[in-house]
Amino acid sequence: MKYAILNGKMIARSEAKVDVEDRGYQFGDGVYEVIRVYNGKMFTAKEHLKRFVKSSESIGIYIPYTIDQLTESLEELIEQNKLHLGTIYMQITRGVAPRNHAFPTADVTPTLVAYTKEVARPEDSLNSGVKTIIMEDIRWLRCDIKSLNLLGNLLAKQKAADEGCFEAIQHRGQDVTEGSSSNVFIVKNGVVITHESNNLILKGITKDVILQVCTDNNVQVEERTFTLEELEQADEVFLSSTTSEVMPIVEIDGKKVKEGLTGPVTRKLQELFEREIAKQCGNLKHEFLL
Ligand code: DCS
Repeated sequence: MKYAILNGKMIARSEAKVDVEDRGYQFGDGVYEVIRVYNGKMFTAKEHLKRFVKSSESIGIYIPYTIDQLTESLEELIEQNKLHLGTIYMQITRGVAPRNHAFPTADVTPTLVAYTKEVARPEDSLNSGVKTIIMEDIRWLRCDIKSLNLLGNLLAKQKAADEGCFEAIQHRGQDVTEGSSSNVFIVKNGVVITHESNNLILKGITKDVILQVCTDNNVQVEERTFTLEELEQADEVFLSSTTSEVMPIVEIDGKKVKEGLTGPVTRKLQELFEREIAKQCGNLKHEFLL
């Protein structure tokens, strides 16, 4: 993609460079967001930008723009890059300063960058579902911050990839937390169950859309911790994220979930989720569910 935004300026993507002493590069001292673009329009932009501000402020980085200003410049970026279907990646770091663990005392300008990528919808996986593994959650205790520090997540995702799987479902003791880059849901007797949004997981924007469509359509939901045993005995399991949407999980650690097919509640939620996309971004060309 041709253009990127670096500290408020639209520049050629190839010119978007940061200093080796940027604290994001050295410490992962920053936060990020990934926003989905359908039909050239951002989906749930406000929710993502609000979370961006919240994550950022929770580590004492103050974004020198309002949400409206950020929205406007991201819309400009989509237009310049002629992005139709893809994602916007944005991150802010504490900025450039001589390396020292403690925050710089001098006034340092945070480094804010945004660029786009063309990303297709994962239609095949949305239809037939994905395989997963189970793994101990070794991450820190502030998973609610969308931090650039993703080593725990990366190690989990790589283990899944090594085993030919799409995602690692993480757990702390007996409790299931979330995927390495997704939230995890189970369905039992028609009830949709997912971990409460506390410090142990990221409060997914997709998760919140799903919970809302459940409430609006009389699908019973429970936001609470569930155990590995409940995961094993679930009727249906699925995960959610900005790029994966409502993704059926059909295998866990080599064992099929039910018959290894996408369940009826998951299908229904996929349909309802597509309707939410259509409301904000217009109809999707390929109606893979029909
Ligand atoms: N949990 C974790 C740890 C995540 O990294 C993500 C998204 C989610 C849950 C789901 O959140 P959203 O529904 O808001 O996307 N991870 C982003 C990422 O790193 N790439 O794409 C999505």
